[in-house]
Amino acid sequence: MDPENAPCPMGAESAPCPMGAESAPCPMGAESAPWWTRAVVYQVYPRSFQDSDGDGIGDLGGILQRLDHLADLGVDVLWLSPIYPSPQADNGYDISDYQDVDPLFGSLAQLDELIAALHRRGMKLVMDLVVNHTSDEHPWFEESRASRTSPKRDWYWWRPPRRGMAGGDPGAEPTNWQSFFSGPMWDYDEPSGEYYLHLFDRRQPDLNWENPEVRHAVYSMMRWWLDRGVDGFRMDVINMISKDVAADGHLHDGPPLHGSALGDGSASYLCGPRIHEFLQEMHREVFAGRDAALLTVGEMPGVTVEQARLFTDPGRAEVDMVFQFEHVGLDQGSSKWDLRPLRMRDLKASLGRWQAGLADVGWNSLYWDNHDQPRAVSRFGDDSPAFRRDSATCLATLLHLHRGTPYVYQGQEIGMANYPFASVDDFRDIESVNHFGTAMVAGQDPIAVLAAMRRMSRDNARTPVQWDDTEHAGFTLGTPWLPVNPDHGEWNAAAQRKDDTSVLAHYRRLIALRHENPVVALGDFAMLLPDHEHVYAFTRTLGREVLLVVCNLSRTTYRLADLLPQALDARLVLGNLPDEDAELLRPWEARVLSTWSRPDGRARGGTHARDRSAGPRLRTDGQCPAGYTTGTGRGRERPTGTRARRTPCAARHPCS
Ligand code: TEU
Repeated sequence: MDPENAPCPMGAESAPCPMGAESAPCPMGAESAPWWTRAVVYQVYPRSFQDSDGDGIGDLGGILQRLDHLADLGVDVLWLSPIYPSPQADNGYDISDYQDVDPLFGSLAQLDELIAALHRRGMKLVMDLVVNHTSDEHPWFEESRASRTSPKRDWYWWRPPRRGMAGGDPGAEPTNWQSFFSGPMWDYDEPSGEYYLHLFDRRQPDLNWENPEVRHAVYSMMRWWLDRGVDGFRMDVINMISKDVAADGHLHDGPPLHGSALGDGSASYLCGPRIHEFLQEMHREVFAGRDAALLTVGEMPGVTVEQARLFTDPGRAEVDMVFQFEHVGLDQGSSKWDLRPLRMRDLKASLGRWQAGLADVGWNSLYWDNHDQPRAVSRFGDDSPAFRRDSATCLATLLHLHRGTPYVYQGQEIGMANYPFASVDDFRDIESVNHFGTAMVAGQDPIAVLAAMRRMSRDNARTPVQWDDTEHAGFTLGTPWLPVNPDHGEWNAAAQRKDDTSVLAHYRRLIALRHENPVVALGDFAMLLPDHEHVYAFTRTLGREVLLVVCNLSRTTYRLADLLPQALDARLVLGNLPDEDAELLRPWEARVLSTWSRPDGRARGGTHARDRSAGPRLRTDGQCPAGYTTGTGRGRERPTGTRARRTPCAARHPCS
């Protein structure tokens, strides 16, 4: 066999070790790689996805109506933000009953229908697990609050006022910790004369995971959902469940926060002393024996690469992956409202560090958007009319070609952007509303505060999904709980479904590429041009196939020869712009290029050879992997709308 012409990769479905006998041992071998390394997750925020009963709030009936959209996109997993009974103080992240569905969203029967419908389509359902805290209307808390001697008193964190102070007085809180939603993390309960802890809103009291009764009640609830057919959990602020409490129950104050009478208690509740013990116990009690089919992702604000290596090391049986927050904090100063310009080299340094840090152990999750982040196309992209489509597809290409599991947030796949909030009355999000109130008390300039909220408020992510150009974008026949973005006339799914140049079409292609090309799922990551202020470039290597990914995150045009001459010799696998001039990298252009390394690792046929005959092999279904065709020679012609340059693949059977 002439190693020169013995290219190897096979379609994702074959999964035997992609390198023939003569090549290096497999990195997280394709055959041993868990299913979720090739999966793409789609997040639904039920309030804003699709309303089916005209009350202006999305629901399970609406999700069932829109499953074709998800199947058409090609996603593998649906992550459902909370639909449990809740007073909706934090839109469901304040749960009053873990084992039912809020009538606002539908019924348990409808949820069973959704699970069955997803499974019939080969898709999975991941539920949101919110167990750092409950609602203050959960029977557990109501019983705990009832009296100091309540059998459930120790299910939550109760403490007397600070020594020498009277309950309710400013500063009498047991610790000086500032809540994520502004104000103190403690609320005084007059009848019992004690304070209870809430890292978020006062209507979200924290559970005391030091108490084994609490832990086992949670594990039993999780098993109940898995027995019902649920395929895993996204675990809300799960790295906050272990608090650093002294043997005598003392909790320590945190360092004072600038411009606040309160302090930063994060050292006492982020990745606390028993966090690994609790997650390993949870794995034993809930997932053991069924984890191969499941997906677990821990949301972990403040988690570091080193900690994530421990949390996601399969040998430690904790979680499959984590949501880290480093890259979504790079445009912020002392708080999310203290805006700073994003520097590209900081973004590369951060994402590059996570790629390298979890290369040999663990696994990354990949996201720009979710229900807590403003829309990425407005924040990291360019949502001007001229560049919105290109920057949305450029950002998507950059993210989806990294090593890890990509998460698509509802509306991201059609390029939804931030909402033009006019006044503070337009906001609904508890974090934003609380922030405005606190900022006014602190005498801040309302115009400046409103400007920051316009850019960073979570409500930007929560406007209804834009299905079509009708009055309420096809989201509801009633009055939406949050107005639809006025740009929905142009930016909606219906307009993009048949448009092969659309953001939606590009997401379809990205997801297909991950499914069909193991390099995308498992290839080693290597950053290029770390200091370039606009161009983000890297390679993914698996065996001898190398993907070179080049993304221009600016309005400046660059000559590729000046930046990455090797790109000129590579084959275009997928691009977000018309394939017109291979020499130029246009504003917001992204290209996924394929090059083959020779057994000695050097680029094939010297740097300038363009070997047409050595494309990837046919898939077992006889089709070419995404972006390839059995065409011969330099395929410039392509059916209208497709942006992938057609490259021949060799019509031979998998490598011997
Ligand atoms: O978010 C945790 C979290 O870190 C966010 O509060 C984040 O700091 C903030 O939103 C950034 O603006 C999780 C859920 O995703 C969020 O929706 C909930 O509000 C929160 O926990 C409490 O459950």
